[in-house]
Amino acid sequence: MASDFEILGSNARMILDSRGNPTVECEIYLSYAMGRCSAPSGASTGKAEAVAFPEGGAARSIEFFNEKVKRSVIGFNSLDQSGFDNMLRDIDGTDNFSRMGGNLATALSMACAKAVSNAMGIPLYRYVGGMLLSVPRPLGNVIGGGKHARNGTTIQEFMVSAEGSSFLDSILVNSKVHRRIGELLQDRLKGQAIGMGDERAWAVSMKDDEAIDVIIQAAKEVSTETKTKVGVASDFAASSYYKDGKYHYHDRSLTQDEQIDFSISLIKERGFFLLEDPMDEVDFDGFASITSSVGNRAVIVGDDLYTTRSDLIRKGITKKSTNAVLIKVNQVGTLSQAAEAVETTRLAGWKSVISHRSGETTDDFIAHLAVGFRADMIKSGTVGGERLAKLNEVVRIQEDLIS
Ligand code: 2PG
Ligand code: MG
Repeated sequence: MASDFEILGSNARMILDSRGNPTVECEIYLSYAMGRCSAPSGASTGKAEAVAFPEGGAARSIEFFNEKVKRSVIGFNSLDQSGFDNMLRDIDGTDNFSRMGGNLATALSMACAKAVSNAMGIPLYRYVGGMLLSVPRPLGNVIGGGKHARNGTTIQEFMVSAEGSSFLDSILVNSKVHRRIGELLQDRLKGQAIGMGDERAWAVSMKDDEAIDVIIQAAKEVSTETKTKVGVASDFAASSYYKDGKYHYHDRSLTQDEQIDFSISLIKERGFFLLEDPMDEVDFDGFASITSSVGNRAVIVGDDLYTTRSDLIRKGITKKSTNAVLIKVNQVGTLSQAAEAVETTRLAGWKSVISHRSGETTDDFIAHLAVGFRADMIKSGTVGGERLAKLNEVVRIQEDLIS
């Protein structure tokens, strides 16, 4: 007789993400439970991350699933998550999931964990984290551009993070800052159209320096109004505008040294509490210059720098490049590798931030991972259904934990 945790079947289909692009959703079936997961996609992807889809896109991933995966997973013990993930790697046969696609791997890997938690009758966050759980702080994008919006700022994301009395209180304050920025932009741009980027951050044609003034003003006003501390942060996604040795902003170009000075000034002079990817994705030393200059005063996060890979995080630890890591499961393709990345980060005494992608689905697995992994922060926008699917799930989880 099959054990309750033996995999009896699986399924993969194409669905659309928040940008309207095809992505993959998978199911893993056990005797009495099922797990379903869909994978998101990035626009500003790191060079070292898993390939989201093979040549031929999501359709080719589904074909690959039917040809090579569907039969192989039958009979596998779903409790052996890392064994399952290694099996996916072996079936793919490459080191970046370029044959099946990192998104198919992510959806299958997460569906396996969800099936187990459903079979056990416990929430996913508890299966992932056991007794050690914590509620993260929300970090949300409010104004930006880069690869997430045409005509926006050069810098990809300006973000806020409120320190409210509860998670709900914090996301409410973050969304108030988002609204306030919309009003401030309307006043400034006098009738000009105001757009939104992929993550529903405001996107308007303005200099980065102006956007910095706007976010600081909005955060201050909302902080005073709500009597809540609101931190201001940014994801430069600097690789996306680095070319031939310079960082090309819409209105100026900066050398490596100037980019380092600009980053440090945002922290020391403008009060930013967090910077993500301020330098090009291979510039471990440039990152280290910023981190050593700001010390404990700010969180310096590597995203494209590490792409959730433990080997690259270890390199960053040796070089003291950052003091925090962004974690995205589909950058490495499996849950167990993402868990290893979080563990590597924690052992260094660094902070971890569990993140959405710019092209999201309504799947809420990052909410569960943020709590189960005891991440310091969850980065998932401020407004928009697919962003709030995660944030509202953390609200439910917090209620669960204190009841
Ligand atoms: C990032 C992410 C999420 P993308 O750079 O941190 O904001 O963007 O999914 O496009 O890589
Ligand atoms: Mg990033």
